[in-house]
Amino acid sequence: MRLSRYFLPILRETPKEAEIVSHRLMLRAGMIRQEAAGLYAFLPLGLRVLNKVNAIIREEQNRSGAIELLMPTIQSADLWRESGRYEAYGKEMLRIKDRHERDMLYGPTNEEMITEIFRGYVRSYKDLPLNLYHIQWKFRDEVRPRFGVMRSREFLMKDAYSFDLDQAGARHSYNKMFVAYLRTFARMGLKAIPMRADTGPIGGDLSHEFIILASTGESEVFSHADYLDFGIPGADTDFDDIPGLQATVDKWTSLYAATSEMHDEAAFDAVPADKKMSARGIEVGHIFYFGTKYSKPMGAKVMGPDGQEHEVHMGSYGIGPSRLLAAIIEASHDENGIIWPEAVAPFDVALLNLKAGDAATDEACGRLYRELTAGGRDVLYDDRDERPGAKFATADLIGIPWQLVVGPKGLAEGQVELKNRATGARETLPLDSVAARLTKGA
Ligand code: 5CA
Repeated sequence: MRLSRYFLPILRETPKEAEIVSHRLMLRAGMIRQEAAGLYAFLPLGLRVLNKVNAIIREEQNRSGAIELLMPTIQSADLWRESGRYEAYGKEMLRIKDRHERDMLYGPTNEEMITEIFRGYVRSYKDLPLNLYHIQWKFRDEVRPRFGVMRSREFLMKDAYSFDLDQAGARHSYNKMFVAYLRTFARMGLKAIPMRADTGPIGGDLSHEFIILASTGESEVFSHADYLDFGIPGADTDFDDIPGLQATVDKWTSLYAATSEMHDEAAFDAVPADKKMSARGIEVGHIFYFGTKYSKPMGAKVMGPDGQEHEVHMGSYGIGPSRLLAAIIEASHDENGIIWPEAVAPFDVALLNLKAGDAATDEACGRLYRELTAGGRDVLYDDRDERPGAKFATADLIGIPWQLVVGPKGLAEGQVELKNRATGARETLPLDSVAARLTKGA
């Protein structure tokens, strides 16, 4: 992509309304724009990152055996009357009437709808276990939408729903998601700690929030520090290995970690002083097991091997992709801007032509752009007629992992400079070797 033809509305001024660094940087880098309180448009750069985040989520959901579908954003109130949540949900739910005066709502979550789909088709234990997920917009009329996409009113959610014959099966489904979440957040460069959590309006008695530590986080959390060094389960994890997955989950729940609602001062006191972390955190995912809370009132039953009908045991599993954009920035930035982990970066390489219009630099940049693009790299080519300082500042602000700097001086000697955004390390490379250096393994 040539920057001269792209839509990247960078802000020079620091927006006054933004209280935390991720919100400031997302506005300044032209990633999002507020359209109304808690409602954001994702501009092209923001959408690129959102798509990368979603791709990682999808890969790990699919790897664990979950199956993607897509449900509508608007739901019928009657469905929610079946579970009893239509009245209970309160003011956070956006209630709408259609032209026939029917009560509708903009979905804040989808337990009822997925249960309705399930009961429409599944009759036998032989079709279980089943885990269905979608990545869809939600609306919650939050009392205090704030911090940009961190706590917005409309936000993207990956929500998965598992169905099992009994509690033991549901436990295994829960463990699959638990392990998939460990992998998902690690691939985004985040250290997420699963913490015992309150279940709120979703219900149930087994629940973990996946929390990343950040001073600007909304939750107060208490944890054993060793979790930060735990190894992440590999891509070759066998999700059908029931004891194997249970052992992984046991390990990841063996030390103390809880949000403030579940905090147990006495248990935390038993953690050695040098391992005690009491910090602020951002909830990027939340998983729940709630048994028959929805299947019972909504009549979602299957025939068991015993010839009897059983209400299915369910769990639900959420991740906030739009919130993750902000969370990743909170975890990875410096005074000059965002530092994207390579796996979610909007572009892989920023190609900076320090003398646009000069025949030699234009020629060299054109060639590098073609070679890198052919090698599978996403390149943002800064071909604008701007000062070098402005180009460096833009590249730093938007956080592209590699900056490839092409100027007339180096080029006279057949050389270009490569800067790593995260470490600041610079190396000088012969023009001919750049493509090989940056497309390795691509
Ligand atoms: N049905 C369950 C799980 S599918 C559920 O709704 N869980 S939740 O309420 O915990 O939300 C799931 C995830 O959505 C949260 O972990 C968080 O990452 C994200 N999320 C929730 N509220 C917001 C919000 N207002 N803005 C941005 N992301 C949000």
